Amino acid sequence: MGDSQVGCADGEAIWALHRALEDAKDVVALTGAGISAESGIPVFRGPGGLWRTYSPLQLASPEAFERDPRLVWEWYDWRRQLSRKAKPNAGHIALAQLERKIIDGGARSFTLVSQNVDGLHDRAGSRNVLKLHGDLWFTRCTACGEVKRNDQTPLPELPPKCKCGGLLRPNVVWFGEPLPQDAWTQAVEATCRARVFLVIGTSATVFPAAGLAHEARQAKAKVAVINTEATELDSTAAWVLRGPAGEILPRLL
Ligand code: BV8
Ligand code: ZN
Repeated sequence: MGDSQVGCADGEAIWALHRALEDAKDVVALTGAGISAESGIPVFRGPGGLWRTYSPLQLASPEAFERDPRLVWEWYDWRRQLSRKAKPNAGHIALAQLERKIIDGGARSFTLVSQNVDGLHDRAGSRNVLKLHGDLWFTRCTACGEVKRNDQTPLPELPPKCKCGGLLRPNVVWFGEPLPQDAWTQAVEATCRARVFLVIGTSATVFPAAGLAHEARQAKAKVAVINTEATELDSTAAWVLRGPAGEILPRLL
């Protein structure tokens, strides 16, 4: 271990990170599927990550959609229904409160960068969520390109069609697809400014999103990893808080 403080979310590490968050001018939080786990939404990797017999890697790709749009939409429709029933948990809510606390403190910034597409950060009250991998609640037409909000759960027909007759796809980023330029640029800019960079509920295995944590460290930010399991960022993090985000994040406020 480097000089990380591995606290099983012990008071000392929590207190040190709380103080750092009080002092830092610019803060970034990068979240992954783990922050929605306590809301009942399965994570991508590990035991709960399967849907029927498929792993997300087999379904979250343009090739899978090309091959079987109906199957891919069945997966997304299932996730939309799950996300609709899910409620933001204490971890989502704590991040929204931390954003307000930092921004209302004046002349400081808090940027929430999420890999999640479930919409729970928005529902928790986070005001500026950079969605690196898109949003389940929007469709994009493969013919005319129209992007539209769609809250129907379940969807009345699978795969859904555009009024132009084109096939609709979920407006999310699949493997092999580029991230939305605007969100990515803002995420990189915020990361380069960050003095504290929180990495919450992500296995840090999907790039380029996971690369932000490395960028932050290079830019001399102090990185804090909040996760129920070990990640490859732990060895170079300033703090490693082992435990559920829903329990740890409220203690940082
Ligand atoms: C791209 C959206 C290029 C859809 C997803 C190097 C550089 C660039 C690219 C690559 C590269 N190496 C490889 C690549 C290709 C690829 C990639 O990274 N592959 C991986 C598998 C190696 N990357 C891409 O394809 C990206 N595109 O690079 O394009 C390009 C450029 C120009 C032009 C053309 C192309 C696109 C990647 C985006 C893929 N889309 N999702 C959808 O959601 O359906 S990725 C998917 O994984 C989700 O977004 C998810 O968020 C993300 C990361 O997973 P995690 O969130 O970390 O979830 P995971 O289950 O892994 O981990 C959960 C963690 O939570 C665990 O650590 C667990 O311990 C913890 N946890 C659990 N419970 C709790 C908890 N923690 C706290 N509290 C709890 N209660
Ligand atoms: Zn269309």
